[in-house]
Amino acid sequence: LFGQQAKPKGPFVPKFEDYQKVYDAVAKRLADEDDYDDGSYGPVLVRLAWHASGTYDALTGTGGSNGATMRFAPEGDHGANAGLKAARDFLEPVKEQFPWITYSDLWILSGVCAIQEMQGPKIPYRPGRTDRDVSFCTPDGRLPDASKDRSHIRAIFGRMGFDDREMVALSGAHALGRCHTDRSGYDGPWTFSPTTLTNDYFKLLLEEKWQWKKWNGPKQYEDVKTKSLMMLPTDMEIIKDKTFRKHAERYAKDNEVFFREFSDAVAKLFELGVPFQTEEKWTFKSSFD
Ligand code: ZEM
Repeated sequence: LFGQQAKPKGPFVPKFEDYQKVYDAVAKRLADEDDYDDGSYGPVLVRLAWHASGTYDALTGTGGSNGATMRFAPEGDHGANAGLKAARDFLEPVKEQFPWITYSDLWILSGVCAIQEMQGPKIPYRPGRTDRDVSFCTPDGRLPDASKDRSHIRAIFGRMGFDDREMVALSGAHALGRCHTDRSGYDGPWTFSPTTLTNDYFKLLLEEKWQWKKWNGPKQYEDVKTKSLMMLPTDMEIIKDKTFRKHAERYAKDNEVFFREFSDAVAKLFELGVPFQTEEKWTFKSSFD
């Protein structure tokens, strides 16, 4: 009788192997669900992780990826977050399979997974984010406005604690994905390979000729040669500003340098405002390792 009693069971404390299983599940869904956009949910997952993190304000310590407050209407409905429901919905089956992971850790883990699965650099990761209620939603206006200039870029990313070099490195994420007229109003991809992370964004910015696109939509650039690529006004600031341009040139010249500095800047972005309990960071195995 004694032997039949349930063993006292402590709370489930997930370890690296458990998070790697979540990574593997996201990677498998990315491979399976190839009917979306340019053939991958990868770019929109990266945008979800970035918009969860990019609300951070260093002065007040508010915002950032801790909380996953974009689940709630005020923040989810901010103009900048248009279209990110596709990414959140994509992750629901993974959340159901691994109910122990918080949304806030899952969104960032998925951003890491998407970058690695799209052949980008390894992004060190650690868990520790908790989900918080609607009262932690950040005010509208914390994410960058693509119609603005270098002073806006510096104000927005400076508020998060980034310097010029990191701002340019992070911008390289626009090698991925595209703009959608029904989300931001802008249209088109930045590169010819929007589901593979490379330094092509910097190469194209510097090597192609760009002109204003003639259309009824918001002001954006198109490449003169093919008219199939786009740049936002903020993207063009990256080569118009002398200091930004210096870094863009370094990244255009050397993909390894871009990968190293992109990985550092993204890892920092994804941890803004999170009160971690552990120092140790993990590197997930990619599906093709
Ligand atoms: Zn983006 N971004 N971004 N970005 N972004 C879009 C799409 C994507 C800006 C911006 O206004 C826009 C960073 C910085 C900045 C990604 C990652 C990162 C879109 C198009 C706009 C308008 C949205 C749409 O219509 O679907 C501005 C102004 C930025 C700084 C000045 C940083 C930093 C990023 C990550 C580190 C990604 C991956 C996309 C593509 C999303 C998709 O669905 O394909």
